[in-house]
Amino acid sequence: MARRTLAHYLIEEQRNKGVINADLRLLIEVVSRACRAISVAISKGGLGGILGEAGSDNIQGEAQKKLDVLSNDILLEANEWGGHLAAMASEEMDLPHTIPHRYPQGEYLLLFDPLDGSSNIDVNVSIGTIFSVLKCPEGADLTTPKAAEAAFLQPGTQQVAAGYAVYGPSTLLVLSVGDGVVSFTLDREQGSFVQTSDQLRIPAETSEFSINMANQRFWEAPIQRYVNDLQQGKEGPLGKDYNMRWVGSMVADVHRIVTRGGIFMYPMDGKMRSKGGKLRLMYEANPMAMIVEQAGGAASTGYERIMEIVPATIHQRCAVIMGSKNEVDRITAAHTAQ
Ligand code: P6P
Repeated sequence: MARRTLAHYLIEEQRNKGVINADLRLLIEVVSRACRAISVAISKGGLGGILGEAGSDNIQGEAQKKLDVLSNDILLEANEWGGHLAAMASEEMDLPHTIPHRYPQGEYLLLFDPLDGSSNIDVNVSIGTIFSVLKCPEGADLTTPKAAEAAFLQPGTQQVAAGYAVYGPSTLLVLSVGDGVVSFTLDREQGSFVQTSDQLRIPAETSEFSINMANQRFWEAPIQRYVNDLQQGKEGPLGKDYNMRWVGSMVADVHRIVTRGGIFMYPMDGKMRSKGGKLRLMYEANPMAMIVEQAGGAASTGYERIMEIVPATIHQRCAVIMGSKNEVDRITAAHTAQ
């Protein structure tokens, strides 16, 4: 396959297919350059003096790592001057970041988890950046960060683009602008992302599941039954043996599923119910759901399609079950049958 750079792919999506416009193309290119900068910072590891705690907590009440804060700052600084954005929201910021008056405002809203899986940073395990793009509603009140929050409260079906960077043995950017899912590998010598896959497709069937088994006693009955069936393997009702993978970094686990199939579950559990779940809807579940669905998979809470949830707050959480369609369908059937 003749290798295209990300810029070339985006130009073709804009010019030949009309799938995106110039501002959205600029937004995605700017985000990719920020991910490149984050990749450079991460790859320094202990040599960069940027591992460990930042000494502050985020709105989730989680201790921030220095790289969480640095990644967030890189994405803010990269995006605020370009004129393509109306505002940004991040896992690391209580309220949205509105565009300073000295810069022109654009028509898009960018949401991101700047560094997902950051508990893995200090042990050198793959982590990632997740981002989601919405259009800013006409007439939205962006006069203050608090007022701007309302503009973001759109269901995931409204996303015009979504993607993630995974900082692993290589740095990949996986992207959907609503025209399927393609992946790019960072060529560190050229400094650009080069396309290294055609359309990624998630097989409908799988023999690999991904869940944190330590939470088993907190799961609801349908997940208890389903995981028990998985563990019974060939002798059980599913009639085949399954393997398990749990990296503890959503980007790494979901990327494996986008690449070779599987079922990723962070279901509702008794421990997290009061918070609404573990994973965040707007900048983790929704962008990953767009990628998974665009690759032919499915993404559900067990009771409803993730991308149809109408958010009440930017940082709200939800249960996440996504991946190979036939397995997701099996799980949702178990939830609705109970
Ligand atoms: P647990 C990372 O902190 C994260 O938000 C996701 O990336 C990951 O899938 C999940 O939490 C891991 O949670 O409970 O297994 O540590």
